[in-house]
Amino acid sequence: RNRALASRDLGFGDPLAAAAAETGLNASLLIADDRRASAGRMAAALGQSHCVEVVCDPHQALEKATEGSYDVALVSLDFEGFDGLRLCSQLRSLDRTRTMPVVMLADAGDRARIMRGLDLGVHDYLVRPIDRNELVARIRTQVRRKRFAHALRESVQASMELAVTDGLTGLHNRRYFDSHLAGLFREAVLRGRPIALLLLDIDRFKTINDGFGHDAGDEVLRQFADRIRAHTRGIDIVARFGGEEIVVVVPDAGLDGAQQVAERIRERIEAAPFTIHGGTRTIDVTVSVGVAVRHPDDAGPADLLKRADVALYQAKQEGRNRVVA
Ligand code: GH3
Ligand code: MG
Ligand code: MG
Ligand code: MG
Repeated sequence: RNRALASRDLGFGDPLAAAAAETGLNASLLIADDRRASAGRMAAALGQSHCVEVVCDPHQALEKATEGSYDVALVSLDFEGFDGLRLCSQLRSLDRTRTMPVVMLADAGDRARIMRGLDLGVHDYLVRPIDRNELVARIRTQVRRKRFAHALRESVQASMELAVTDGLTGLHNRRYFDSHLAGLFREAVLRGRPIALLLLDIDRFKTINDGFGHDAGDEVLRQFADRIRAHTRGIDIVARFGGEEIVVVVPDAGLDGAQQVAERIRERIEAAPFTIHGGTRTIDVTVSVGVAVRHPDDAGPADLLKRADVALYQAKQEGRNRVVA
């Protein structure tokens, strides 16, 4: 059961299964062919389950293909006075049409050009006279292939996002933080710029868990994260460092700037109570913050982290609900 859950959480499975199982295709197709009778027959056959547009002029076909969003294009290799392979090649290379499958419409004697088309990355071909059932089946395959590739791309993207996101707070997770801090630190050193790190730890969080339950503790953590996110900028990295500790990296900030950010967050946590139990209860929450800024002697980001941790410890020792740099 856990394994099934995990794979769903990673975004695999569901969207892909949906894409694969899709039956009512209703795709949007472009037929570029100046043999009107043949184009008309294809449009009639495909029109039963798809939305079809026919264009006789190859230049207009390219225009339409780049403007619209077709699932598949069927392209004749032989326009009157125009080499259809050129159109295929353009469709394969333009950003707007690169992911759209192209199916060549070729004559039986056109083996060499079919091979060249396939070399260009054209997905499939049909040989005239075109068999209606084969046409319908091959286009269906291309539509499915395209939709599956699209779903796969989206689900890979989603799982990559999940791999660097903390499930409870929606903040970046420790893995993301670790890999990005190193880069930001290196950049600060190279450019001779300051960089600051804030370590924020909720005060007496155990009493919240003990007094109101673990779920209430989770809720407080979520709101804690929301408030920090609201009072930092897009370029700052905000990540869940562990338990009820959140780390904020502030690029380009010196001691004054970093202390200001820390103090602003501390105030915003203290200013209004947190709500738990579906809004029926409120609790006062405070946070202690350790601040560290890059020092020329620092060998790496670990030194920065270490100093922020020491500062945080001191903030706790001195009575909590305060910023120590
Ligand atoms: P201090 O002021 O010294 O920080 O006191 P504290 O009680 O906050 O002490 P500490 O930081 O050591 O305790 C953190 C607690 O946070 C312990 C742990 O059970 C709890 N905790 C860690 N992660 C989670 C979580 O995801 N959800 C909840 N509800 N509690 C968590
Ligand atoms: Mg502690
Ligand atoms: Mg704590
Ligand atoms: Mg802690």
